[in-house]
Amino acid sequence: MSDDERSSIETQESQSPEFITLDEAAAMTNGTRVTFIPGMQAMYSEALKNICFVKNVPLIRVLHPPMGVDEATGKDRQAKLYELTSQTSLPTMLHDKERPRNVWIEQLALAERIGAASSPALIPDNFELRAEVFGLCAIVLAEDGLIWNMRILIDSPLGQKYGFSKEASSAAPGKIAEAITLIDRRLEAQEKRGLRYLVGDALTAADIYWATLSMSILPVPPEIMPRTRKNKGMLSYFEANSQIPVIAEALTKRIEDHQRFILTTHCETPAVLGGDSL
Ligand SMILES: N[C@@H](CCC(=O)N[C@@H](CS)C(=O)NCC(=O)O)C(=O)O
Repeated sequence: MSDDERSSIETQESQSPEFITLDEAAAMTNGTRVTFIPGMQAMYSEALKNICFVKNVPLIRVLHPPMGVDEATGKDRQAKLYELTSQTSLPTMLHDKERPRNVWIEQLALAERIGAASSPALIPDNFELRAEVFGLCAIVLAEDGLIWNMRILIDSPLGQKYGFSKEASSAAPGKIAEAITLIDRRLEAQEKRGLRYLVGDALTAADIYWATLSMSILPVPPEIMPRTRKNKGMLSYFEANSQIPVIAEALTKRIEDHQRFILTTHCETPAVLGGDSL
């Protein structure tokens, strides 16, 4: 096969990645299987994909079962997912015959363990640095963090699931801005020491999670996040978030430079989503 033929196949594969069903994934006893919605950068799935990309963990993509009832069978479409994991959010991560991992902190630990020996360590050995990494990750990913507050900006089924109330929703932009400013100050301090990363002198999980999840309040161009039929609405929502005055004010050039640097240097760009492109 010529180099041109090979690269054309690789391009096709990266544009239309294969997805298997959850039943197929559950029956497998080898490999790392992660659930996704084709064409959609569900933020935690996208972040885990980037973590696994850095760790050089090959992923088998699995269709995350949608909410609701299957019209043909009348059954809850997420019944199997619930049976396997006792929850329904995405992504769930299966590896070999191990128990499923459903929460980012466990998924990160697993990726760190099974990653290629030559890949960067995303969780520092040094405990002081580790405390900084997990502190920053929690501000982005844990309850009442960046994403949590981003979800309750509007009253929607997802907002309701994450505790939407008028009071919580009106406090959310201020909390998001506080998280952005905390990251900005840290980047500023790092910059003064000649460092480009959030913690210490090397890439950590905090950079990957922040850069990926901050796309929800600081949108990126199609060269980084392709537009698909499925993600159009989500991208407009992210755009609107970035224009909420207190958030817009907190977003500095430094934040943008770091986000773009991490995504284009360490993550797979353009992101490979599957689904139908626009
Ligand atoms: N349990 C996950 C939550 C991840 C999460 O919030 N996923 C979102 C999509 S990015 C989700 O599934 N939302 C729909 C739902 O919770 O039903 C974690 O903390 O890591």
